[in-house]
Amino acid sequence: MNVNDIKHAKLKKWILDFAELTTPEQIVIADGSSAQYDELIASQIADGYCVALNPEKKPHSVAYNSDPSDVARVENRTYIASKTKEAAGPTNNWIDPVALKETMTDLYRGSMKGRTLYVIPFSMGPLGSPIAKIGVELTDSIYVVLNMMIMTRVGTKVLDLLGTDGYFVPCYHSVGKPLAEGESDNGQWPCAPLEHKYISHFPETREIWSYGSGYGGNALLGKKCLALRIASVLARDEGWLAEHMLILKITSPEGKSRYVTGAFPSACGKTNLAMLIPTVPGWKVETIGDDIAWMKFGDDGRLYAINPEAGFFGVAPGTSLQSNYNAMKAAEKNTIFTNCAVTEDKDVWWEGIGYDAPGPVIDWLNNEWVQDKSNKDQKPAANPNARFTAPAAQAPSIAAEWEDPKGVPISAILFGGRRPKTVPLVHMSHDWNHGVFLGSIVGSEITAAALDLKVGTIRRDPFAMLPFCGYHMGEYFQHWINIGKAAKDQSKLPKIFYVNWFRRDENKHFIWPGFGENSRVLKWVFEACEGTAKTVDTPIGVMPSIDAIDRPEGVTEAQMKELLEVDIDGWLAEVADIRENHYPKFGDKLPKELSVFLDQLEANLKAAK
Ligand code: TSX
Ligand code: MN
Repeated sequence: MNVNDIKHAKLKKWILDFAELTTPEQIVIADGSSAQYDELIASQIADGYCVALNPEKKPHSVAYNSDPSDVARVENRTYIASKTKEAAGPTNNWIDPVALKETMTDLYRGSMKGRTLYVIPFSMGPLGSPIAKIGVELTDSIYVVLNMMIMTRVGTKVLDLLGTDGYFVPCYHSVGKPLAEGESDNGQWPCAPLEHKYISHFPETREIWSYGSGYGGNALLGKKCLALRIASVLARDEGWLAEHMLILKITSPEGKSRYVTGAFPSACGKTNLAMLIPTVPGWKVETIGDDIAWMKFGDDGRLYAINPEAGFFGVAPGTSLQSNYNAMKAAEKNTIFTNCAVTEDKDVWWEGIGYDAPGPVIDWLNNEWVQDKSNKDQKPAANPNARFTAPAAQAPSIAAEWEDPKGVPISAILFGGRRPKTVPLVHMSHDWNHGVFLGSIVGSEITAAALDLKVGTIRRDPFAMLPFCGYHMGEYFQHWINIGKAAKDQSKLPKIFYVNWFRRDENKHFIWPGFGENSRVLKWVFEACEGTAKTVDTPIGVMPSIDAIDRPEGVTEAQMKELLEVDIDGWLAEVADIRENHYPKFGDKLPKELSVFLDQLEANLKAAK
């Protein structure tokens, strides 16, 4: 298919205008065919950008190494370019949209010289789902085309759906490394220096302009940029929710199923939870999605969620058959690995894969690396943010209905964070607004000394959306309250829970075994939705009675008591921290309902003391 075959006049003009600016050698449309995927993979291997893995170990899979400077999302180069700074709010980088477009237009001018411009028509969500959205990404990165083909639904079928005048979110992307006459990358990952990188969002015009990075969330624009930052704005304006949440299905021994979403800050094991294998006999957990949930009210008054993605872009280090069997199986074939180590027999390896490196490997910096377990300071072979890009359908845990265009009805929403103290294993909110309060105070302990922040303090990441909300976070809290008010029937709203798998004892040992044992908590959540859970009312919310959750092996009665106790002094310190350091950030945009909950929580705690 040729660009001249595009029947959507506005789309065609938009493509040709960008081509005129960026001056690529040619324009190619990603048609979504496996033949094109294979052709592009073969060219990437031939040109030395990636290596083909051993077909007996990882069939139809490749391993890329990025430039060492281009290994993660760049939050300090990520912008919300709304007309006013106020609209972006205190937690986003704001930049003037007019000035930014001038700067970036200059960067894009000639930026695709010597390269091909790929047109990627993609759907976030099952094609034609009433909750799905269409985007078109223009990019000069074949790596982006290949990853988008796994992570989203790409191709001419999306163009067919767009017809002659359908709506799409326009997404520009260039790696920002034009090639001079006769110049080649020589297999090196192309990108621009940090000071030229821009990951820009224009919430009023719903545009995404990305320049200078080829990596993950900076470049695969359907994911964080469209499905979270731009979608959060659309959701606010259209009355739905675009959230940084996993979606799972839980089925009881009696065969009753419920669907649960969950928002967790990074490094809490969200992907692991989405694919958990329950230890509780007779219970089943299946996966709908591991990162993003779009939720809309159905005609029956319930909230229905879709996973807008089609793949997993998961962190590889720490992923093993023990920690996440289903992710390992999903990434067994048809997978793109980025910044992992490659073994002599062309398999991938990373720290925490569950076994020692089988001999020397080529590390993510392309150097030979021999594991030395006596050297605690040895640099890792895989970058800590190394990834696998794998089709979601390949997870053995994927639920049959994961692509149902109407979505799945949500019974429960989980929030969580890494909290060594204070926050119990699980508690439930009294109602929707109290649940919004819980979402607004989400945070994790700081484990590595980053910049100016102290180890041991709490980094707040409300709703795990701090890096992903396309507008003022205070208004976002208000939007959640508004969604609750908009419900036709309050009893049909999901129940809201706060979970914490990360309590530690005085020797810093984890006291909850986590992973598959979390199914015991999911069972209690399920029962709370049924109205059959054993509960107690506490100053912080509704909690399991001490015998409501069966103790896993190795957890003592005293530890269970600790996990399910309300630490009054700890929570009073929490209240003070929220009052002094967290809520003031949102100024007069903080919904008054939330400060009322904070006051109430404090009063409850003082009354219980
Ligand atoms: O993903 C995790 N989950 C959720 C699983 C469904 N992790 C890994 C976090 C980093 C991404 C966890 N780590 C969990 C957890 O529930 N809990 C812990 C803490 C922990 C780590 C090790 C052990 C117990 C708890 N035990 C042993 O290693 C033997
Ligand atoms: Mn995420």
